[in-house]
Amino acid sequence: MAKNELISTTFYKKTLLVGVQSPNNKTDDIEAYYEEFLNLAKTYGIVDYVLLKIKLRSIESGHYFTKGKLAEIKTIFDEGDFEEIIVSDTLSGQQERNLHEVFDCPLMDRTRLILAIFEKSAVTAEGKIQVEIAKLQFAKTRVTGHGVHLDQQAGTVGIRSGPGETVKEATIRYLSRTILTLKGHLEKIEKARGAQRKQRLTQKVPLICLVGYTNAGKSTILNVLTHSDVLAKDQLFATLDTTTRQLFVGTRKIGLLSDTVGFIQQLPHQLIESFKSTLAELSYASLLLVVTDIADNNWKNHIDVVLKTLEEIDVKKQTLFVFNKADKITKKELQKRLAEFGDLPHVAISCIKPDGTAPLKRYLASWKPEQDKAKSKQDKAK
Ligand SMILES: Nc1nc2c(ncn2[C@@H]2O[C@H](COP(=O)(O)OP(=O)(O)OP(=O)(O)O)[C@@H](O)[C@H]2O)c(=O)[nH]1
Ligand SMILES: [Mg+2]
Repeated sequence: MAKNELISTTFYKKTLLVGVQSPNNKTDDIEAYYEEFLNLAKTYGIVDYVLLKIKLRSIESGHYFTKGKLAEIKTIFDEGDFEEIIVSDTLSGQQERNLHEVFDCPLMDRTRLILAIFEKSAVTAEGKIQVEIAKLQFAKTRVTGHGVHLDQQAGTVGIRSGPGETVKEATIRYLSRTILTLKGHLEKIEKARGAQRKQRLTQKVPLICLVGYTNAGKSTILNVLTHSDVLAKDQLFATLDTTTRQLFVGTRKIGLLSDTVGFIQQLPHQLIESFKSTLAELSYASLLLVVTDIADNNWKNHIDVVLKTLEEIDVKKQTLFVFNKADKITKKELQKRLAEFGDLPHVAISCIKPDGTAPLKRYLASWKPEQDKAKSKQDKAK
């Protein structure tokens, strides 16, 4: 691969991971944020790396890093013989290009890294198309510069352009057209799901959806509750596709249980947009199980991210907060964290302890969809 390509596709390169504590960073525990960044890089496939932790008091619009910090990083980069750089924060197109000039090596920011992980994790045709759309949407935001005089008139770059069109305009037009074609394919897949959904709605089967931060244990909970074998891994974004299973507690059928794609802080907007069709499933749910890894020091921030993302996709539903991985902290710490959380309906569970999911099962066994509750109130009043 040419040394000056922007993105690397091989993983055995010596990589400088630059974890940044920037003024935008809202996490309570910066070490947990660095750990999450490292997990992202490992999920992508990075094996040979050094993690550099940097505190930035301000962000420089041109190069993102202030002059002094940039010089420090450059020295470390040159002395360590690194071949690529990944920055934990989101960079603007301009900052990315300027840094690329300084380091002259493949360079990724948070958005590119997450897009690349999604691309790796996509299994189904739907997931693959959704990721492709997100990538093309992102590419549209980056169609400037890159050493090509994009504002010059096109004609020699392989993209057929209209008269007087610049390369930039032609590229954007080409990307838009490809996105439109892919959206057409996606619609066909969605139609099939819509038919299944219609059948479910006419049969009045309640849908319960597992949502939450990536790696919180959503798929594990689905597996435990429905005796399934969905991929559950200590890896970020193991699940991209929705899986739905029948949910029984004891012999009673409660409804259907769906697993969904996990969220993360600074999830690229393009991904939220293109996964909207999968996430649309949430708007048909009667109950959301918001799963949180209560042992993670950034658990509060994770809940905020999930609630904000749900708000962004306009999903407001009856919610039970499910605090998972309770086995990973002491009872005392668990009580402290639950007290900090407050009064909203919640259960604390563990998927690895025998009977560790009992509190959730008990809740579900006595749960009734809100419309049924309203109906039984009316019946009682008669
Ligand atoms: N200690 C402990 N580990 C758990 C528990 N539940 C899940 N895990 C582990 O946490 C990791 C992530 O679990 P998943 O079920 O894949 O998490 P997810 O929320 O589906 O993650 P994504 O699909 O990547 O968003 C796996 O290694 C699980 O074995 C638990 O209660 N306790
Ligand atoms: Mg999962």
